[in-house]
Amino acid sequence: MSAPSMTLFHNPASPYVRKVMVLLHETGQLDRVTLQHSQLSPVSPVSPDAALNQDNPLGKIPALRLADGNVLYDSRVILDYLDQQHVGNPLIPREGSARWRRLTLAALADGIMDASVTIRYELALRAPDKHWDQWLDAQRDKIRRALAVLEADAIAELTSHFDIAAISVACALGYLDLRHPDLNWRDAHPQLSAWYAHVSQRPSMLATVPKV
Ligand SMILES: N[C@@H](CCC(=O)N[C@@H](CS)C(=O)NCC(=O)O)C(=O)O
Repeated sequence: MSAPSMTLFHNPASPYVRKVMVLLHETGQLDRVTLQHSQLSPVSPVSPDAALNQDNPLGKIPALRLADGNVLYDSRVILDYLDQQHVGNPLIPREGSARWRRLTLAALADGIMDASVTIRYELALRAPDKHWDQWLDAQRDKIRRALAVLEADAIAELTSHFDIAAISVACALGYLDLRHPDLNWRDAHPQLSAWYAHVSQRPSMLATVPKV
């Protein structure tokens, strides 16, 4: 086994980091990466991490420092890079309509993460008397609409391959369970729930269950 050549800024609660970790597992590249944990746990917009800021001026994880010192961010760029670094079947289709469809499903899942993480910041970091309920509800509506589309239109596609789309949706659902169990997302989405129960048993998912 060769020494790790890349450094991943990591936190075990981040759904964006989890996507990268799942892809590393699925493509057999785990031993290429050293994990660098933030001094601050978790990293947040109001607790910047100086070391991270030097590598990613946006102060967000994941960021991936390559052997040559170049740094990649955000998670979509990192996933694309890592998917071009292994010899197995690509997890991001290289071309054609499948590429745009799978990347769009992945973007939908990222949007669920974005809304979920921003709700989390509002609730965990702002004083309760400053919470903006209308804005929180609008974020929850984004999540609900996205889940409804996945349930109605995407189950067969998610089931067909555990690729960029499926990894992203699975990590988004895992984050809902971690931070927003009150949304009870399974109630209105039985097919998505069954699919998620199945893919949650993959070694890559079991090894990356979020921790706080
Ligand atoms: N679009 C980015 C989002 C990354 C992101 O927001 N990560 C969170 C942790 S879950 C973060 O670093 N937050 C710190 C901040 O927003 O300053 C990606 O896909 O990598």
